[in-house]
Amino acid sequence: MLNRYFPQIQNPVRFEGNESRNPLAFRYYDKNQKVGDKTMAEHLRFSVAYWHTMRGEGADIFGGASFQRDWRRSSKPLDCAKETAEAAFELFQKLGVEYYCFHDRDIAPEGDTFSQSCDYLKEIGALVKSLQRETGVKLLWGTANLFSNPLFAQGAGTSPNAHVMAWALAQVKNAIDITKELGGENYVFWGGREGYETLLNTNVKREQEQFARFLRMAVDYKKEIGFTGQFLIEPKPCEPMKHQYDSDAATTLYFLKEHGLIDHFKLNIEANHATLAGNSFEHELIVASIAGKLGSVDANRGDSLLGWDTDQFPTDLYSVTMAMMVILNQNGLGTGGLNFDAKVRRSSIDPLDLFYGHIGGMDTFARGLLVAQKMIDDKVFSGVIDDRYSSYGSGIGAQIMAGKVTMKDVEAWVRANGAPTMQSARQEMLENIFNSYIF
Ligand code: XUL
Ligand code: CO
Repeated sequence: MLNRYFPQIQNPVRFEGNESRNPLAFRYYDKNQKVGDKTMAEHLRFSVAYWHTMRGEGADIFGGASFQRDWRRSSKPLDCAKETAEAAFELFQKLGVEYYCFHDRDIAPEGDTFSQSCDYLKEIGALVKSLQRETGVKLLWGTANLFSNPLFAQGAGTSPNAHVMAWALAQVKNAIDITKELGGENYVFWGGREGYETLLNTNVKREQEQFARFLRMAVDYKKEIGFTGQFLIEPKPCEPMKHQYDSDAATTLYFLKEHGLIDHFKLNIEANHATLAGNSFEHELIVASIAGKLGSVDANRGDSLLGWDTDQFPTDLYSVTMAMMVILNQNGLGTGGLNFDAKVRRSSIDPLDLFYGHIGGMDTFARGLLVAQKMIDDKVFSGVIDDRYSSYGSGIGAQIMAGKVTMKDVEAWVRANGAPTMQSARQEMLENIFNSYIF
């Protein structure tokens, strides 16, 4: 086992059960435990986000780095990237996660020229590939960072400058190449700066067409090279741009349909992006799921008192259980997973905090999985929901939905049948039942 950067953790984090008071043990996540017909690991497919966990420095808009990581000490960018990769796989192994995700610029530095950046990515990609082989940890998804470089200040695929769009396309090509090379099971597009600030300088229609073209070219390239991973789009309403073109699940699905791209993409739903859009996490999940498009999840949480993307580790059992119900009801995430797009707070400066953050997130999802599976097995809500719509099973309800009656027919029926008998929706009782499973 790799053992250099996290000497405080000598063995992989173990499952010790609910009675354990060891803060470095799992109390619920027992990867081989069967839940329904799959193990916990198969259900949850946990992934570490390279950018926050390995590259995060604790900076905020009022101050620079607060973390000093042993793997970021070298002044030579390539050495630093190599040490970071080794530290990353040590952490993955010790945590017992099976997947990780990265942006191209997380694993390899940006060079002085485009070509140099590509060379760096290839070189570090080879190292990462050998670390994957050594540890068995796999790539859930790769993506391109199309937001840090100042070139992208006015967008990447939606830039008003065609040279910038070309640059972004070329960068994505390389990011897809490395994702394929590393056996990535998905490739993610998050809009980054694909959005706008003001109509005074923006042709929204044109930028949306550019974005569609950009995605279409990626789809064509995927086919050309035989990359079989799933393409995913990650909706987010704002930040960095005021208006992002892929602002939430429904908007993104509409955009994909409108531009003939719907068959080539699924969605990667992030909890904090959902709340930024004024939706609950489970709302975004169900919108994607009923369209057959829930592909993967960025598992984190926001803070209801703060209006930005705080990317905290998920610890809210209520919300996570709701999420797991949606995921179980669609029979899992397929090639997707639960990626902790989450960062420890600026004040959590000890590398051990990275373990506490992930352990908490993994345990919350494991517990949420157990509770959700039990509620599904007991048919607590499905029975109530089926009953609630039972008036459509026969009579006028069935006739309306089957298109067998006209408005005139319905009018005659209403005149003959009088007023409906109403039934309680029983929300409070159901919330109590939900809580009784959680407690
Ligand atoms: C930004 C965000 C990204 C994507 C990948 O809010 O969530 O890190 O997950 O580009
Ligand atoms: Co994300």
